[in-house]
Amino acid sequence: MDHRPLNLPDALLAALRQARRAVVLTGAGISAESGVPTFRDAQTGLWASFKPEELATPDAFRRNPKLVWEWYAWRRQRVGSVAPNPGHAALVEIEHRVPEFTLVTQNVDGLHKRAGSRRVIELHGNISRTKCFKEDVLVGQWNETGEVPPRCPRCGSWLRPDVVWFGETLPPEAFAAAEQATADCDLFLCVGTSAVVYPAAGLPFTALRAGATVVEVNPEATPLTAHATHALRGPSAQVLPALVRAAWGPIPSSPARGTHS
Ligand code: BV8
Repeated sequence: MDHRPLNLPDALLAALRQARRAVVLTGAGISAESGVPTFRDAQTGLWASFKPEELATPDAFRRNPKLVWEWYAWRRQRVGSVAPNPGHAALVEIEHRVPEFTLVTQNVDGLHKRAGSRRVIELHGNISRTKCFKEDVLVGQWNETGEVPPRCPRCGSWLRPDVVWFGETLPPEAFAAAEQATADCDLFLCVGTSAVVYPAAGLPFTALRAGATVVEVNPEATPLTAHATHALRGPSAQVLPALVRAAWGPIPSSPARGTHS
């Protein structure tokens, strides 16, 4: 039975089946169907009057550390109450099928690892980790004195989420690993990102320069769409499972996966 509801060209399916080194770049869109609002989505409740890029900066934290800390606490609670979706699961399946696979995410929600993805590069950090604002080192425990944000047990400075804020550089080793994998890849999937935040948004173009097949999955057009080898218009929790089924047949429900083809 033909599982291809979407128009999935044979050339695309062949590129998936023949891929030896794949890189996937994800953005907030892949977590949307899990119930995590994207950066584009209007914020709700307390945060309705704030644009994310206004809160996700060192200046915003210096101006009002309590406000920014509580925004991340709210996001942590949201992320803690949702689960990965079939889009995340399909990427785990692709990781099992392609010999070399690297998942590069802009998301700080940790849902890829919760879905079972193994080779994940978190370019912008992870909100489940905390670090010292002054010393920039991870902090696992601190005294809950009720002060918001809590203080670093070593230097007494504020604590902050271990994420990359606008105007801050990405962790050099993480970005170098993402760039290296992208320069060597033969297949690059770009899923659920508006492709406007740099340097992450430059990666699909590095893949194009490397001669890779570049596939965009997004219900909307982005600055990448016109350059992509294939642009699949639709929500990732539907498109990615359909893509995997069309390329490799029904997804095995149990972990009894096929070995690398
Ligand atoms: C830096 C962590 C050195 C925190 C984030 C070059 C040109 C212009 C500007 C710059 C440049 N270089 C640097 C800059 C400045 C800046 C930047 O890019 N600004 C943008 C706004 C123009 N970059 C930086 O500051 C970076 N640092 O470069 O340092 C430097 C510094 C200063 C000046 C020069 C150099 C740091 C960037 C990282 C910031 N931290 N996150 C946190 O999460 O709180 S960025 C954050 O926003 C996300 O991580 C992500 O990267 C970005 C949001 O983008 P998306 O994830 O794509 O989400 P978005 O909501 O935008 O779009 C969702 C998409 O999903 C949409 O397309 C939608 O259609 C789609 N979608 C919706 N539903 C679905 C779906 N897709 C599939 N399925 C669905 N169901």
